[in-house]
Amino acid sequence: MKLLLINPNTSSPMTHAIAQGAKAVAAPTTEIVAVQPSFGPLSIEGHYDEAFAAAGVAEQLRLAQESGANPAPDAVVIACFGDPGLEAAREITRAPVLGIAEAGFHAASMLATGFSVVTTMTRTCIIAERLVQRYGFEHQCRGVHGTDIAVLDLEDAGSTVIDQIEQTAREALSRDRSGAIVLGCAGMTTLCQTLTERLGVPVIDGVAVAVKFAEALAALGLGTSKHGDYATPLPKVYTGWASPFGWPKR
Ligand code: 2AL
Repeated sequence: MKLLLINPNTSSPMTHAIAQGAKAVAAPTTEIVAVQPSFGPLSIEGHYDEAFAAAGVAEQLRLAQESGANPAPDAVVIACFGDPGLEAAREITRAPVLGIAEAGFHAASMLATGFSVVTTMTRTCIIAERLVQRYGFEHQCRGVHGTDIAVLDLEDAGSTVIDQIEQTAREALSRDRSGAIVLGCAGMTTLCQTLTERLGVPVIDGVAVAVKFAEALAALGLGTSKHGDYATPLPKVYTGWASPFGWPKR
């Protein structure tokens, strides 16, 4: 199967790191195609960044579906913890589309009665908290914690970011009475194994679980429903810089 892995930010090193994480867990028969938008923020750390990132996700999914030479993806993973453009993406494909926050919450709630999220900038906590509410995990998510680590600083392998994340996770496990940690950024995928060893509880990398859930759904022949509100968008002209994004007549 072909799995389209969209990094919604425009950092090539991060796209590479996320792709490596996905390939490490994917089945041998899964082809991981990792892409990033042609425009938009280098990292996503707030609502403004997210607005552009969502359009970038739509851009990349449409390109992947419309490029005549390639087969369309069998599954799609959106690898940013705000799940930008997730529902828009579901409207424009029949393949299953998974966001790493949604996948991470589901995995954590199957492994512990309560989990904590450890994320990057404190200002992004509200984004994760609203996703917790929207996806219905208020009873399982016991806290969302910022570390004030900038997303792009996660790329610096020699830094002390892992110690900071470990410390925040330890405090969260104790204060929240949680049994599992969900990593609140796709850029943390490279840290998951070490944090699991250090913390001794399930540490969930949304990228890894989203890839495995996506493989499972696609293998079962399950895709996004076109009945109801994930139906294909209405044919429409888009204007100005967004004109390439208009939906063609069916
Ligand atoms: C993210 C993420 O996963 N990628 C990015 O650029 N920003 N989310 C976050 N909370 O830091």
